[in-house]
Amino acid sequence: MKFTKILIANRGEIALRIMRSAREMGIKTVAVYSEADRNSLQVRYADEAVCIGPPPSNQSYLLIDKIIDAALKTVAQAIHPGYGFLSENPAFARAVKTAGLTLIGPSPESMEVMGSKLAAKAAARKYNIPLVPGTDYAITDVDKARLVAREVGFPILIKASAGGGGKGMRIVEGEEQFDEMLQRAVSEATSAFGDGSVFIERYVGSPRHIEIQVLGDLHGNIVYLFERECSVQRRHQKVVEEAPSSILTPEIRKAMGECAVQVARSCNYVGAGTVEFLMDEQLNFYFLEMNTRLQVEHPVTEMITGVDLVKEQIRIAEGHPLSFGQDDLKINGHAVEVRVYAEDPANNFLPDIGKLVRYVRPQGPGVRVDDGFEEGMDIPIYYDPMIAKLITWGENRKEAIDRMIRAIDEYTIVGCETTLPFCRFVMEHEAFTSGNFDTHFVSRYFSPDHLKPQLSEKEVSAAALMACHLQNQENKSGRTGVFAKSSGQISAWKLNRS
Ligand code: MV4
Repeated sequence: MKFTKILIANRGEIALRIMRSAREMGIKTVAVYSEADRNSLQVRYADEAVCIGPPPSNQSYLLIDKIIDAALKTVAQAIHPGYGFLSENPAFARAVKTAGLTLIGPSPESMEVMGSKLAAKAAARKYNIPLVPGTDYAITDVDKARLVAREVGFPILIKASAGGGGKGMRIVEGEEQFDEMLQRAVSEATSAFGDGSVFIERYVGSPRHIEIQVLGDLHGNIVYLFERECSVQRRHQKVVEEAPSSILTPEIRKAMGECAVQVARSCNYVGAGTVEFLMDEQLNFYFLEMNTRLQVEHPVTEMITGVDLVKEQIRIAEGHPLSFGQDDLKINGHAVEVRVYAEDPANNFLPDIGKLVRYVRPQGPGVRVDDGFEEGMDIPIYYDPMIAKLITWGENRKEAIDRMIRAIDEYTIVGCETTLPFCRFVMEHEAFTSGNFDTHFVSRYFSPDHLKPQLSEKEVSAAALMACHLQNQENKSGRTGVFAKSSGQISAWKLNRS
């Protein structure tokens, strides 16, 4: 089947990202939007747009019926869910199918298996995928669980099967705490997820988070598109991602890739998916979970493989077999992504939403910006405060990092605080540049006094006024000086300070 029109059930940068690939394929696009996104770029970019409700996502982007109605009304054949919102919701996947539409994504059954950590581990075990030592069943008997914990060896981790993003995890240092911690974990999981199932794993103390991109088609072909290193995160929020990882050997890369393909096979996976692994200091890797969606950080994989993952998702949903095999895929160079959030890194990363008074994107060789904003727009309070993803590519890791620092310095955002100075801190840190870091990077090394001094808004205004004054004087005297640039005085002053 060839799609002629698809609906994008998402907002912001990812909605635009998807529409761009669709347009290149000659496919018409339908945006849905909440009342808060009336003036958004996703609405302007799409061929058609349908308002689906008030700003809160549970009254708009999370409403299955509204989205399906919009697709039927505009005669779209397929729906791309992006990430977040309904992207991993099996009920949505079923409703799409029932309506006679195609979901650009995996089957509801795949989502269901991988949505449960325990079901995912059980499926992976059948394929001999390495798992962190522990249980792959829900704990029901405290005495039996204590014995398992002793066998596994402390410290152990209690995890909620329905948990995610580190929610419902508890480290238990020794046996004397075990009973109480287990009880607390179960009641926390019950109230947070409506599912009290918990299991035990040995606690890996200094892990790296490495994930493998996979693609599967409807004909049983599955390939891996190498890894992304996502260890630099803050409270389970990824901050920096890169591909490839600087610590994998070709042998480990191949072994992990083949494991990831097996995990995908274990749930008959179709579409783009990501298999997450923990890696310990001895470079042993363990399957953690599988994300059944396109991920935020997918661009770094696109940059090193040359594959447009969104186009592949669409072709797969149309029923085409993958147009390449494993041996056709090669790593070319290195890519780094930083997430630019409207958060103040000097103030405990408090959200700092506002109006983008001035917004100038970096440009030049090897720079990609995926965003959904323009100068003058307000950052809505209702959604994730991510302004943009800044991605750089280089022949090697050093060039990618040097470009990232250059791009961060070119990026001018006035109107709210952003995580850009924090990202710069990471790029310059010895532990990051040497590749010697794990998931504790931020808590171990970052404190606000490491940030380069930033100009306050008043200082920026004063600088701009002064620059105007000097330029006027120069114009009168017929000279051209340092401030006579087209990009504007504010950005010139900001650049001079970083
Ligand atoms: C672990 C672990 C150590 N040992 N499992 C956190 C979120 C969830 N996806 C899995 N997580 C972890 N599981 C064992 N057996 C440490 C983490 C973890 C982590 C993992 C990936 C990226 C960042 C993290 C930050 C803290 C803890």
